[in-house]
Amino acid sequence: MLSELRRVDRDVYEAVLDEVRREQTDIELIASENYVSLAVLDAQGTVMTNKYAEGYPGRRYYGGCKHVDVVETLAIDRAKALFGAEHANVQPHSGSQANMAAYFALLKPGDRILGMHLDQGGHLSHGHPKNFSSKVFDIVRYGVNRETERIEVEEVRAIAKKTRPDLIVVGASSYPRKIDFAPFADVAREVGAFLMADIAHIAGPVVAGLHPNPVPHCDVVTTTTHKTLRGPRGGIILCKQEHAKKVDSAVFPGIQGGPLMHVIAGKAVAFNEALDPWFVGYQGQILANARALAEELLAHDFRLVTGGTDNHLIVADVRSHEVTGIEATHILDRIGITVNNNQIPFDPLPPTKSSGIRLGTAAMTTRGMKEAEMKELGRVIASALTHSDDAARLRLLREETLDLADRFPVYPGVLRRLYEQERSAGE
Ligand code: DSN
Repeated sequence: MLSELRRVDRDVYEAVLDEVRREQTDIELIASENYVSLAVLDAQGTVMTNKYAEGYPGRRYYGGCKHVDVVETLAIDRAKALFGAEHANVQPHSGSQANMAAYFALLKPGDRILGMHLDQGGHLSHGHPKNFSSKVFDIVRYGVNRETERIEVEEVRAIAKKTRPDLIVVGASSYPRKIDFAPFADVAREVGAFLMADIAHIAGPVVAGLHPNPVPHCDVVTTTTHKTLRGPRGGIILCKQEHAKKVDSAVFPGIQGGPLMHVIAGKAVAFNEALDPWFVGYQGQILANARALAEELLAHDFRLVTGGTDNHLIVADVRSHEVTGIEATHILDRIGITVNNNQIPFDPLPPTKSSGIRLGTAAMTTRGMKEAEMKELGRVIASALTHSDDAARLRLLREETLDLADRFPVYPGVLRRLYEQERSAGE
């Protein structure tokens, strides 16, 4: 295992080994991360990385594509089956590139996009001033309601009627509630705009039938493949047949050259895993775990954005514990819990500090944790943030998280095999 890497490049090998250790010994609560299966890891470590395959299956600009064609066709067919989509493009290297291609497929530079504010749950590529989206397109924004902290469709409708966008983006990276896509489709129809959903975070619950599916309501749907969907890092685009040609040519040759065929192989494997009935139970557990963690945080006097969650993530306002989001992130780092600081809606603090943290349960659910462990984590988080000056207590809490991590291995046996290999190489 990794033996050739160990032999030829000790520096990279050591860093990889350290990352294996970190992933095993820490509690991963970053809502956009997950652990892929060993089969997905295998697929990405194959010779498919060697192959140039500009174009699409059966119509490439390079010879020798018959085997990568098999893999890309499998990925496309499985993605279509998972989401009930008429067309799928599995080549985007990332979620942002999927979004860029979707915009270019439907719009011209200067056209108007109505997207969600980043600081209220949206994403950089939905129109942040420093992102390509706002440099190429004319951005107008909607947010959440100040009282409910939820997206209120009537408010979006009013903004859409006033601003007349060419495309409306619905979807978020830190919004803890279900999104109903049908009323967004009504708004888009009313103002003559395309509707695009970015379901990067919620793709897993969507394919499991535990969250409304945007595909029947939208012109285009994008998602990353590595969050709740538990595939390799990357993006895909789903669309109606009428937009297929434009979407494909927006990805290639529009914004990308050769697709990453080893990653597409990983996507094909992950989609097959997501088609298995097991995946529905797994997604249900992710959501149940998020609810359990939210309940425990509420019991320890955190204020949660919208009061709770009905997806895989929670945004906790940490001002109740007299810390900023970035301070909370650093304190939790000390006890082996990984989160990210996150703005809350109408946050008085800038993104670098922020008043909140975002927590997600996909990764730890993959490791087998259930509601009881989420309660334990909620208590540990509250204790660390309440007693952050108490080094002895933080040490005890670190022991507790180490014990939890030990009981729920990421890749059972992998760390042990690597240690054995190290030992025998040193003899
Ligand atoms: N950075 C991703 C997330 O954490 O949600 C979105 O791109």
